Amino acid sequence: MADSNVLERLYRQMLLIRRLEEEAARAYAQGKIGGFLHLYIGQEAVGVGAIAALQPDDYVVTTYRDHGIAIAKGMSPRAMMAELYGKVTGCSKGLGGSMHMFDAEHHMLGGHGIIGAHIPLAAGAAFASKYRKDKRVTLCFFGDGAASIQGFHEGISLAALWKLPIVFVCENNEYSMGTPLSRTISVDDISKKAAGYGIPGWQFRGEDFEEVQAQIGKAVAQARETSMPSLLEVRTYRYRGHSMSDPGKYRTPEEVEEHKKKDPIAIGKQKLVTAGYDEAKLKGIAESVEAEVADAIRFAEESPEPELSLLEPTTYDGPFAS
Ligand SMILES: Cc1ncc(C[n+]2csc(CCOP(=O)(O)OP(=O)(O)O)c2C)c(N)n1
Ligand SMILES: [Mg+2]
Repeated sequence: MADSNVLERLYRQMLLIRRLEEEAARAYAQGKIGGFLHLYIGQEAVGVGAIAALQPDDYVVTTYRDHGIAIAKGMSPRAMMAELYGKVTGCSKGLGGSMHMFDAEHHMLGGHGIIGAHIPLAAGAAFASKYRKDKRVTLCFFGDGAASIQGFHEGISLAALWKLPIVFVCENNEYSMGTPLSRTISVDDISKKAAGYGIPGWQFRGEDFEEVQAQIGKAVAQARETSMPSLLEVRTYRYRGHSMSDPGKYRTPEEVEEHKKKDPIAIGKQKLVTAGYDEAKLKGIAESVEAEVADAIRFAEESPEPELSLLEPTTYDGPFAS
């Protein structure tokens, strides 16, 4: 087992993600956040464990279910929450919203709304690393729904052909919107598709962040040392609907409750208890998380909206022109 400082840091990260999203859901219901909001609740151990296997300047690219991954990659809760609120202090100046968590400083390359379209972009980032010999690895997350789409094939095919330093991580949460896996894909092990590209691939469960870190770590080492890409499938589950507008009628409450018995946050907490953390120490972690969440909400609420003058530079000069 990892040393207790690492366990605490990663457990705290998962709790922070969970609590930020619960508060984001509340703000959404109050009409303070608009547009889409896809929650990562239930899947936290995947993003946190996977990113713990990276170096800080490695790249991460993901889908619209991106808040947790952005926080794990180092984005500040303030920048994330302000973006959800559409405020100018947000990571994309309040112009992107929930699906566009970008953070150049932390090498977080989004946040993408079109299913599978970011997979070739991630291969492009890995191509740049190989070309520049910078020894960085790219981690590309996507859902089970993306595994049947064009961008999946293009991106993985090129990464395999050119031996790019990239790890493709399919977060299989059993549903694409309201459609179960059995109605969208003809195989029950998505990682087997790796064989079609001549790269390694394997499947594992994603509730235990240490297990995720260890599995992704093997693939990251392969990518960094031998520039061998891989396709990993992490079995996981989302507790909330696809997005805030989804009441989730396509699955039974019993099914959801069954999965909640393997809550990654509870598993993480148990690890700390085993490592000797008492109630007071756990309460201290929870309180510091609450303070950080409250600070992020206050910051987002008090921040100004983007001015109209941002329209021209962000349309014609690129989003980060002044
Ligand atoms: C090309 C494309 N087609 C359809 C959509 C609409 N859409 C948004 S999310 C989604 C389901 C994707 O499911 P999955 O890849 O399993 O990811 P999850 O939401 O489960 O994380 C669909 C079909 C889209 N965004 N892009
Ligand atoms: Mg899915």
